[in-house]
Amino acid sequence: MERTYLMVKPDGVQRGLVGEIITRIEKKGFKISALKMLQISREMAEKHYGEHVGKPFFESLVGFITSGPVVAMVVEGKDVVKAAREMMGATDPLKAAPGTIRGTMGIDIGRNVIHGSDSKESAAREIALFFDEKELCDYKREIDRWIYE
Ligand code: DAT
Ligand code: MG
Repeated sequence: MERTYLMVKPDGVQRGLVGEIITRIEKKGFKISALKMLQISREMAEKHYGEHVGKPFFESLVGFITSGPVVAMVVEGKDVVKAAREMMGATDPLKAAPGTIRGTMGIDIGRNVIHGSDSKESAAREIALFFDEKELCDYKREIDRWIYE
């Protein structure tokens, strides 16, 4: 089954939004394969956001993402990369559709609460950056037959 990398950013942790975000993922039916809290180093942040090196917001982005603990997770399910991006909403929370995580929980683009991989290739790269293979739990859920037909 497809996997994605999702991360509650430091603002989401500080604001106590971890539970609500995980609840949305669980309610949707997606399966959490790995979950941990960590504080990202500058080195990891530069790797994670490598595609944004040189952009005007890069320094503030790295400063922000390393400013406090994040909650990192691997989430599994049908078409989960795209579906999770839709659940998150647009990058700018003021432009994100109402009802999405960013649309419901944020205002500024630099405080947009959650990260999610933008493609299957990014997902594989980001999962490998934040998790060891042995941290991923491969387990069956009885409830899956009530989620998938
Ligand atoms: P996303 O997080 O939706 O994948 P992205 O990969 O384009 O968006 O950018 C990574 C993060 O960088 C984003 O979550 C917030 C920040 N960011 C993006 N564009 C920005 C901008 N124009 N000004 C300030 N911060 C920005
Ligand atoms: Mg991105």
